[in-house]
Amino acid sequence: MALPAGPGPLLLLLLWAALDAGRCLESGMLFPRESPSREVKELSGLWVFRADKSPSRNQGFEGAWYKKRLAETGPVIDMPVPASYNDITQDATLRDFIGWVWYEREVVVPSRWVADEGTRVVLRVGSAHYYSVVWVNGVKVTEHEGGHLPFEVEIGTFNPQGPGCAVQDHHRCQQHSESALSPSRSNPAHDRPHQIMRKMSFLNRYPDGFFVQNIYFDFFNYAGIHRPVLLYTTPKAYVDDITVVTDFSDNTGLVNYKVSVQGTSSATLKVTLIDKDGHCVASASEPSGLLKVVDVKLWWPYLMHENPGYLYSLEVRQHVYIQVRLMASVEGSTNEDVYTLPVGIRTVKVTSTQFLINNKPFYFHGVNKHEDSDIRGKGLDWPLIVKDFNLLKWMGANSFRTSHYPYAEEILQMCDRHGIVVIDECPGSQLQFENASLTHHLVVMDELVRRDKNHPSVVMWSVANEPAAEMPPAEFYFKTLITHTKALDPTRPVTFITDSNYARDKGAPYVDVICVNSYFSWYHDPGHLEVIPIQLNTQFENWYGKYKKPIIQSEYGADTVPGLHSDPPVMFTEEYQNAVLQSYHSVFDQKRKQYVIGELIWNFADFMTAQGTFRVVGNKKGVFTRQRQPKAGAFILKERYWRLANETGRLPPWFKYPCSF
Ligand code: GCB
Repeated sequence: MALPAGPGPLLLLLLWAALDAGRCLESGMLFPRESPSREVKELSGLWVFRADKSPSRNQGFEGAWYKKRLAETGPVIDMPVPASYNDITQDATLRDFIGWVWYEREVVVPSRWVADEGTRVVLRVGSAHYYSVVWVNGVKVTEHEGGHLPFEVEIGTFNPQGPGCAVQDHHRCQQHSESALSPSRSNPAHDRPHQIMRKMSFLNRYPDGFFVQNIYFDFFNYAGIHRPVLLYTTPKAYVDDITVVTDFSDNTGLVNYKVSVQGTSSATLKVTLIDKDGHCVASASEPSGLLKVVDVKLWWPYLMHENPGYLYSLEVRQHVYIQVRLMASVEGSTNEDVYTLPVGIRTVKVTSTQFLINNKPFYFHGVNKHEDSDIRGKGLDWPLIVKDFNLLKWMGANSFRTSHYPYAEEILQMCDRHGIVVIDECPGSQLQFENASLTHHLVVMDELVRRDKNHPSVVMWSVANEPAAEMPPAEFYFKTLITHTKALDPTRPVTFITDSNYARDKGAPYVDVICVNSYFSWYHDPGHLEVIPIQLNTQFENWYGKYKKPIIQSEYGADTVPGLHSDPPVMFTEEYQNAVLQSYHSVFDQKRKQYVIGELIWNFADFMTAQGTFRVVGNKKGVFTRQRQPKAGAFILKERYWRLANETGRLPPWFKYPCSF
């Protein structure tokens, strides 16, 4: 539906034009929330599960497993959702499984959802890794490629049998190569699990049918239904999407909004901005416009203000008057949809030496993370999420980067509320460059921006991590990708993450901020702590000298086995990790007075990787263990981050000392 342009300022109209022009996706992806007009039914819990371990991995399709109950096709097991399936059993072949796995869940649908013709029922999957096909009552309803991002489908019309409808979610965790016996098939698209290498059994080296998956990224390729699966309802005429862009002038907050509606061409709207005390501070009735907030309370990052993460609520009420013909008479009823979006009012700007939030310099002192933990793998887990936020606040971290893929929306909502600033990364670590890869990469950026555009905590997009950006196609690839991202969202800066190889700079001319990963005295000159000052200094001077853009040290660190000690320090001991951190910090302290705008430790916590000679049960560069216990490095960072926060001079006195969380 084409919405009339609102009375907003020129910048806003350009943004929406750009949004419309740049956007390939047809519908919105608002986070499902309950409201007077919407119900949500979460399908977390135990699902029925079966891995297709047939040699072709295709038995499930050939035998049409989706047409019957999964238990009737063969042996099934319980599988928790959300969770990765890999670490749930004692079966190593399931842990390392490549192929299709099938999930099934029987759902009792409230009869009013079925009886009421004015209700839409939507099935939403928060994330299923890697490729999903979904059937409802044996009817295929959707497919989606890629983990880490949600997809949804309206299923009302696929529900002819009413209550008791069976939802089968069958998802393929990894791409299965059809080019059997060919080891040369390369990654056809961005974030597709890379090569499948079928190894021949000649010379008695491999058993029959043996194949492996070659991945180039450094984290375990967990698979399964990683985030909640929901059924939710909306009226047939519904609020499909909302876009907000915020600004302020003196004491007045400015909220440019655009609402898009589906299912009617005659809706009337009521848009209300409500403060934390429940007072209406601005309202409008157009599908797009500008709300002005007197005495605005801005959204501030954690440790930059005594009241960080202030959120207003934007309530959108949409009414449609529906006429129903009943025999001889005509009756009318009102269809109302209500959706409430949390809104933080803040600005983000980048100069050649600074990152500004609300026009004040912001220094990123934070971490890189992974969605990773014992047993559940990448499955969303509230106790873990809350523990991690308590640890972030304990150590005085004001930010993190979603290395190396978008994290759950539930995590971003926590960031909005606690004022933790986010660099939001698209899946795409260690990219190779091919046309198919670029096409898919653009779609994934569309999906990412569509999902996360309204989070005040998200201050920058990261389009890739450590691409092989010295290769000839890289310049065209990055120019296209970054230009596309800026058209999708002209309000946020864009970065790509490079490593310390200066030749890999083909994306640098197009980004706003340069992010550099380096591991001096670890991968380079291992054991030689004395190289860090000169090499780090040279790194910064080279990048800034050439591009005159602010720089974030987006990764640095050292693997550390907790409890291993040595003085003088040797690699893998807690003392060595401390020494690496302190050596990097002294260079940061010189350069942050010039153009270095942040430092993000690699990594917040130890995490699982594929097995290899470089990894001892995973990557151990965490300052916390995988079970979230601090190594000595966590205390070094805590001292430093609180000191950096206190230097801003914007904290109230009671913030001067680390609080307990
Ligand atoms: C990197 C990668 C990250 C790895 C890390 C390491 O540069 O971006 O994914 O885990 O180095 O520890 O090797």
